[in-house]
Amino acid sequence: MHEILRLKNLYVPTLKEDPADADIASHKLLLRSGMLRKTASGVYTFLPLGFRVLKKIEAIVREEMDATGAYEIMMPALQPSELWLESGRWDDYGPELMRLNDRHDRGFCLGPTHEELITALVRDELRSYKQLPLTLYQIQVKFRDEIRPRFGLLRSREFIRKDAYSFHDSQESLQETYDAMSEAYGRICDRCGLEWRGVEADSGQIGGKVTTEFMALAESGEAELVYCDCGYSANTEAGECIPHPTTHNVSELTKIATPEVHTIEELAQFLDIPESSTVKALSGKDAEGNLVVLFIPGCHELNEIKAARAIEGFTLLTDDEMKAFGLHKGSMGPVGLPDEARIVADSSLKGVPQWVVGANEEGYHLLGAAPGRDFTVDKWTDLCVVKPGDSCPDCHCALKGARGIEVSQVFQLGTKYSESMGATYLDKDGREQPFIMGCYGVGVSRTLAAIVEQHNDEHGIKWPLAVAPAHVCVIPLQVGDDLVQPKAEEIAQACQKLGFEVAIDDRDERAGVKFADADLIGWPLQIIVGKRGLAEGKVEIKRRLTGERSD
Ligand code: 9G3
Repeated sequence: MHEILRLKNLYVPTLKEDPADADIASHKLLLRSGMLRKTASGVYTFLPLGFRVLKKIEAIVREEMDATGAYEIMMPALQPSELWLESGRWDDYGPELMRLNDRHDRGFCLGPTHEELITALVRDELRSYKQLPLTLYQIQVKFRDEIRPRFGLLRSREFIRKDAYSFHDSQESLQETYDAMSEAYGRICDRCGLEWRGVEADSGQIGGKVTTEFMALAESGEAELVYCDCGYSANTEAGECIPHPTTHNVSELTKIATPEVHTIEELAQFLDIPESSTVKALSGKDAEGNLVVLFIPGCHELNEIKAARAIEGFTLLTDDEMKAFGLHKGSMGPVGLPDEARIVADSSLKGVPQWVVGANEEGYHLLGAAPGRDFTVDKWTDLCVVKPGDSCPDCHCALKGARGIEVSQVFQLGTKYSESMGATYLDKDGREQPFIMGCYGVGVSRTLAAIVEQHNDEHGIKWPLAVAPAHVCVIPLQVGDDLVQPKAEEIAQACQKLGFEVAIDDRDERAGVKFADADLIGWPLQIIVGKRGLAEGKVEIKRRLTGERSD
């Protein structure tokens, strides 16, 4: 049975006003409801009520992880630099990795993630294919020295994450665990009361290709996603882009003066055509320093991750480099480029017979530039950032847009860490093979903030029952009263016996203060015990989620 929470002696310093530096609803409400306090920039203390919610989320995560057959361990937050040097990541990351030296001047970091440690853990002692697959997880504090910590728990420098790592002897086995983890992650989101979507994502620097992000939908979220009613969804950083460029038909190649035109917006306005009828040029270089000019529909933005995937070592040119190649920023085009330039264009432009482009001459543009006739495209590929209105890659309907908070992510890592760190097992034929790995993360403190982001109103938090700091708060309106006080106590104990988690607001405060705090804290049920009601044998029950009241 749970102890009754007594507010008088519980540390719940609620605030009437929004703290000045709190930027979004969850940050404000967690501070105002006395659940969270800032210790340093991006570093927070969980107060008793906030910590209870955190532990409930952790319990849900543990249940779902254990149900997949994963086993819990606990690795240290303090990690030796040697392991990061082995994987090559000591040098890949800059100041975001929190580094320190011990008294013997040995290098360490405060762990941002644990791929290195887990790979080192199994490499000497997990030897046989017979022991595979294996999945281990932990719930641990992590560190990342964010440039600009903000949004409270959503972008903090110290955060709590569940991270799991799996080891396999085949791609099929990895896929099986990856699918099981993905399902568990969906259930975790559901049980936490989140409205969420699993989206196609980019694996960034971590390595591997297949990855899904679980996004809690929220306007305040930093991630942009596109989705379709057919079930498709993607992070705009990663999603395939099928834009709809239009053609501005001028059959002859025609040079026109475009004074003062430097941007696509200005060009479209000057010609009185939609931006989708213009073609945007971006100059870059490949790994060998060769000039590459990219062309995309004027209505879209370049996705640099896609460019780097299409062109080995691709980086955009600086203004000085452009000058050195003799290029004119703001009026670049495919006709009359230096001979050595490679032309790479977005696949959607294949369907545009006449391009509106820069003339490679300050103050001039070309109309009717025809690929095949006036210039040659060396490579067609997907280059743009997808946006709402583009076609769904699965069903070709128009995609819709939303914003989200990335609460969790699953990755197929492959052999990046096992190969670089020499983690091998012996297969059926006694041959050494690198482990095939997966890794899976749930942002626990982030999930807490995402729940508040989705469940609040102008009065405060509205906790879903499964993660609320307690289910019921009994509110005696006159604490010293001979009838009210014992009745409130009796009701609290009765609720407790029924299996509810119960709080009692035994503070000597005005009714108005207690009501406001109860709504702010967000107990799902309030039981209000007052002199007047008791005289008629009544108490009032208020449901926070619906605002419904009954006697
Ligand atoms: C670093 C720093 C920042 C980082 C990483 C390493 C992100 C890093 C990716 C992951 C991926 C997965 C295990 C659980 C699931 C997620 N930012 N990532 O590896 F050194 Cl400073 O953390 N890790």
